[in-house]
Amino acid sequence: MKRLVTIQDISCVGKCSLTVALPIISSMGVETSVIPTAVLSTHTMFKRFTFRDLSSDIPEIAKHWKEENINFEAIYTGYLGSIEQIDMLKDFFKQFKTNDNFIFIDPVMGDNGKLYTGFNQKFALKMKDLCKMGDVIVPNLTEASYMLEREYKEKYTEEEIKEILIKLSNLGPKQVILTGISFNDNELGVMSYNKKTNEFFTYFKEKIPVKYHGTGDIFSSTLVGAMVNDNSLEESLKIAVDYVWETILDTYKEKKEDAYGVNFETKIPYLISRANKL
Ligand code: PXL
Repeated sequence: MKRLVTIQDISCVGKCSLTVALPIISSMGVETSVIPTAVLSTHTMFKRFTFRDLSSDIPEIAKHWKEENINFEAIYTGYLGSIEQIDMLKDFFKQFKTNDNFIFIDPVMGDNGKLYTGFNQKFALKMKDLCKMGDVIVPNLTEASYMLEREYKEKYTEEEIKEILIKLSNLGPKQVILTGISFNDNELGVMSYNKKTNEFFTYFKEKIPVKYHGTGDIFSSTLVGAMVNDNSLEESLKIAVDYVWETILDTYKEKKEDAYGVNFETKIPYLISRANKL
């Protein structure tokens, strides 16, 4: 069985990061090892959340895994608990990157033009540094703006998006995927850039007029799971966008926007039928 490791927080309530990565990637038939970066009572959109930083465990976990000769088809990082963790992850990448696996970085830091509580520009530049080691990076437009120190806008032209993708790929990653792309009021999707082939790819779905929390993590988890299962990047992007869209639609039928995230669970049978190579 293929195995990946995902390195992100446990938000005990609020359906994001590890509590979505584990069920989604597992349901895609990929063993999901984890390193929790922090434990929070809820994600940071709730007020008065608790926060325990687990940075100091990371080097010890890595050391033990090296002794056991454990390896991974992919290393997938998400929300990090401290700026110090970034150097630890660089070290982790050096130890666990091989010729056959890939590093997938979701530089989780913000959305809708703003950084999440706890992050600042200094963190964004450090995250940019980490992205240099990634094979695949998946920022949204807010994260891309902070990393490139570029003004965030509500609307972008296709040329501007292409320029951002190329700038990000110049950092090093072979594949850059920008999420939350929209060139008109009816569609929302992603655009990717492959540095080697110099090709762009877009995939859009009909826009559902609501925003829920945690959908970025659902997208990244599905994408990395599909890639580990040897789907092409384009096919993996379609699977991930379609699954996120299904979860949003299912949730939209039931409730308005809130912090509790989407009904990704009820759509797991859809994901399995779509994504598992049986
Ligand atoms: O979904 C991204 C995310 C992950 N983890 C924590 C968060 C957020 C977004 O707010 O607060 C703790």
